[in-house]
Amino acid sequence: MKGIFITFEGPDGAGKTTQIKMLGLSLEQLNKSVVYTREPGGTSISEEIRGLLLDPRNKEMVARTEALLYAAARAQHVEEVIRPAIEKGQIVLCDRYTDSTIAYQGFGRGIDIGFLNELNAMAVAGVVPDLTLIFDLDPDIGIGRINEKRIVAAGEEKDRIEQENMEFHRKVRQGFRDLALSEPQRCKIINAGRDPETIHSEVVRLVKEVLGL
Ligand code: T5A
Repeated sequence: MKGIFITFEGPDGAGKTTQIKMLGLSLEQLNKSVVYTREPGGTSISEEIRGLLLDPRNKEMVARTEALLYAAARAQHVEEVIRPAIEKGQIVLCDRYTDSTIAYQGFGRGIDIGFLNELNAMAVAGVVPDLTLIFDLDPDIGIGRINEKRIVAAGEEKDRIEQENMEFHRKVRQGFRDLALSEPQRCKIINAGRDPETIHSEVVRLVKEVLGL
């Protein structure tokens, strides 16, 4: 039996990780086999690439290097984790995927979207999400949440992307909104400004539809 592949997208601090955990618990209570993973990351090679991408000391990184590194991490992640899990019939919950490349490197950095679509296609080699949940949130609120999270984590520094200016984060948000409009069948937009339980109920409803439950 083929599994299901669900991706979680949205601007920084939109609450994706929180919702993935909540959804995973609900699915496990239904005796589903769930795989939790994230991008950039998910394999040891991809986690090393993540380190390079998010290290705030790598200020000289140019946009093309950034785009190629995200794609490289993705190619490895697809073959080592995502494709095998889908083939085993598992439910894969992935924190970010191809749409983040379009929103951040395309809308945010200004790299040609057509080129990024081709790069994504090469990286994923046919592994496309069955459902993409786009958590939409004003970046002022999202970055505010990140600032708070870092304070709680004893002054931990924000990563290289989180440190971008608000204009960048606004373009990223617009990118996700445009993506949701252009692929309404796959992408469902969720108002991420509400309390976690309310958002979770909507997530469960959308996921159950895809699972045919
Ligand atoms: N990127 C990634 C690219 O540029 N291109 C790409 O192709 C890819 C794949 C990854 C960075 O890389 C970029 C995007 C990112 O900038 P990351 O650390 O994985 O870095 O970043 P995020 O995925 O954005 O993770 P965050 O932790 O920053 O955000 P989340 O997961 O959306 O949010 P979450 O759940 O951790 O919540 C953040 C805080 O808000 C609270 C939580 O308790 C937490 O403190 N919170 C809420 N508060 C109020 N109401 C709610 N509903 C809340 N939900 C959570």
